[in-house]
Amino acid sequence: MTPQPGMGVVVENFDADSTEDVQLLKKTVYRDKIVLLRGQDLDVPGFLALGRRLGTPEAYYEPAYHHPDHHEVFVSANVEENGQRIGVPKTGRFWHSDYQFMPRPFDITLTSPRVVPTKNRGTLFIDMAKAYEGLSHELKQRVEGTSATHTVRRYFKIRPSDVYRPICELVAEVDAKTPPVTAPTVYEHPHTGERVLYLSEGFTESITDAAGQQQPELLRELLAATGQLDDVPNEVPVHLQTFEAGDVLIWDNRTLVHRAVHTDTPEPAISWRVTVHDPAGA
Ligand code: 7UC
Ligand code: FE
Repeated sequence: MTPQPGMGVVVENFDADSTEDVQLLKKTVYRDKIVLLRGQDLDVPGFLALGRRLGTPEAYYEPAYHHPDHHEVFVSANVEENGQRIGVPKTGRFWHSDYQFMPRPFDITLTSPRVVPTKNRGTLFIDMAKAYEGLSHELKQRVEGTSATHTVRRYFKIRPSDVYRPICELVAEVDAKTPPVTAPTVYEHPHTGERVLYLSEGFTESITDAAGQQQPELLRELLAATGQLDDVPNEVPVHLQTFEAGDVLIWDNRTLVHRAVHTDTPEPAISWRVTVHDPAGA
């Protein structure tokens, strides 16, 4: 297990069939937040099986993302296979935590890059427990007792079947299917006990104080202080995680926010994802 500069560890000889390795992996995910398993080269069932060993997989709610043979596997791909579109291109190109807009977010995310472009590759991460710790005393006081409301509305992807539909109808449909969810802005992580600032530029639409007043300036200041606004210089370190095809990248989805880097060239990119609930958690 080799620590990486910035964040996370790299593991060279992980054995997905070893109970000891899997137990150690789970501990390491919560301790180091990011684990890169080198050269696993799993097939779809093998990748899904590894997810099952870390928790209970949940399929993404939009079927367009599903792998055709295994609906729990989410496919991000910018290419067609045999003239057929599989998965969705350019997913997660904004700061977010997976399923932050759902009542029950995922504890752990696993990704398996299959085809990796040569340029503009990787995933960016910010540790929101460290970011909370680093807030000014004043900001910590202002955030106390507030709640944050999250929605997928701004990043819901138009599907081929949505062409010629009015945007208002689509937005109403998104709100009916995935109503905004409200949660404490700072929460205690069930595994690490750390206090985590739980918000993102992509999904958090508002912060409300204990008196029920919306605090748009507080949200903006927190996004700026945690390095999530492109027009404000970063105050916290952003970690760029790179990987090769066949690696498996695993992270603590309740502590980190992430943002995918996508190529603007026509280079192909394909990755699989499995997201799990950890029953040992909350
Ligand atoms: O296509 C995407 O960027 C998917 C995004 C809206 N949701 C990913 C997730 O798990 O929350
Ligand atoms: Fe994501």
